[in-house]
Amino acid sequence: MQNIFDKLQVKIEGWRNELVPLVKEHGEKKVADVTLSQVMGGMRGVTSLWCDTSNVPKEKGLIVRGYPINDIKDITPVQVFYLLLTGDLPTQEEFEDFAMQLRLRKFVPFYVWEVLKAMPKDSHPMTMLSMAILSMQRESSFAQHYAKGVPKSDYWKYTLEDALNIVAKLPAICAAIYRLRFDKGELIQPDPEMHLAADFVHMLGIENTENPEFLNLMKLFLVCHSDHEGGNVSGFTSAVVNSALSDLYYSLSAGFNGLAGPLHGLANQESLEWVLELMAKYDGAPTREDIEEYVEKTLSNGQVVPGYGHAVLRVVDPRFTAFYNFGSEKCPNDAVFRIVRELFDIVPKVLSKIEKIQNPWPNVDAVTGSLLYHYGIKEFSYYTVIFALSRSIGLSAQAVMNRALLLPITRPKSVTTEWIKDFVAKN
Ligand code: HAX
Repeated sequence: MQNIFDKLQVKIEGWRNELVPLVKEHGEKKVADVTLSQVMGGMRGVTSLWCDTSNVPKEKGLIVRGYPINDIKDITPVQVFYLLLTGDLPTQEEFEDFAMQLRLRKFVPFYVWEVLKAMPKDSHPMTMLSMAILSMQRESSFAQHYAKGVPKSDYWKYTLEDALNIVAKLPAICAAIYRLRFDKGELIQPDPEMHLAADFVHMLGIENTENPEFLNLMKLFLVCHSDHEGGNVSGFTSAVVNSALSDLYYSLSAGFNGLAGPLHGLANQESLEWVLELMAKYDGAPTREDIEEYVEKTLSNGQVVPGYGHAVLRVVDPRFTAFYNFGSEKCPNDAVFRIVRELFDIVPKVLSKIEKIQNPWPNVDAVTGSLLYHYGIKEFSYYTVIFALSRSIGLSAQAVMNRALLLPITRPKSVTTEWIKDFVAKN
């Protein structure tokens, strides 16, 4: 049996042999035309990035290393990490070795707790997470080996070291953020024997610790949010920073600062807040007409309906479906989840009537908050931290791949208004 380093050594050689000659031979072929609207429109739809860990076809949604997300939703976060890194689901032996690598690395340097405890009491949990990761940058294997002058072809090994170290430590850090930020008492130490999701649930220390359904929700959450190809804000940001050979501590922290935005990872927090406001407004039991009125009011106020729409998808997000089915099975009568179900029936009909909206369907953030709430995590501002814990897996795997395939620094070209005026005059 090969450990993860040996396995990737072989895999990477194969990937390099496959991709490098292809690009060398066909490098001048055109893959996209870029319009002025795309230049000014966040590069939406411009094919200009490579990412093999996952892809998101607009009519299908998330596909992880060739597996549609709903085909692998019941694997564990450790398995999905292995899959994202290598392209293979681990054999039992590979799983055990890989899980052990993570278990051995799970203890967090003491100074991280000092940093977190020194932060203002009202810091956003995502700010705390970003700071905690940055504070550990001094541990970076990549930065230390780069300083010694290791060959470029080996950069991936030290990026992988960093990836394993960070992903292994994040459950304890994320759980500590929950306990510190929301006054939940003493921090709970990691259990050396537990795998990632179970240990995270254990360290959160909420009432549901013993509830197997809550653990299953967490596993589903950590698997479904783990990756979403290369162009989303957190993925792209993290990869751009990493392309400057800033190590994974710098680049993950940067990616998470993007995840913290309301149009990206904060949407699950905003979506639940919006649903609870709706319920409060109509004494807990809004009628269908009340819900329609509330959606219309949100739109006429110039706000977005959180949890609906997507920059890439043009169908219901299959991750939404996974959580929707989970809720329909486990807590169909939960008051908040029932509203989420009604909204799924109503909102797409309303949004479809607005021409500019490209996708009226729900994304994953339309439902996850209601389930976390049902199982007792009532602190909305914490939700994006759980998203980040999951996304650390995909962003780390992407960084290992990018260093393995020797990608250069990312540097697109910008243009000025003068350039645009000149371009328009000539065309
Ligand atoms: N409610 C109201 N208006 C919406 C909308 C929604 N849910 N979705 C899109 N629109 C509007 C846009 O704001 C945009 O309006 P302007 O031209 O006036 O700015 C217009 O419709 C066209 O948007 P689009 O092309 O359909 O979508 P974008 O690629 O511009 O934006 C977003 C995609 C996800 C940012 C958008 O749909 C949105 O703001 N949704 C609500 C927030 C949300 O759920 N975000 C989470 C997305 C998933 C994710 O990344 N999770 O981490």
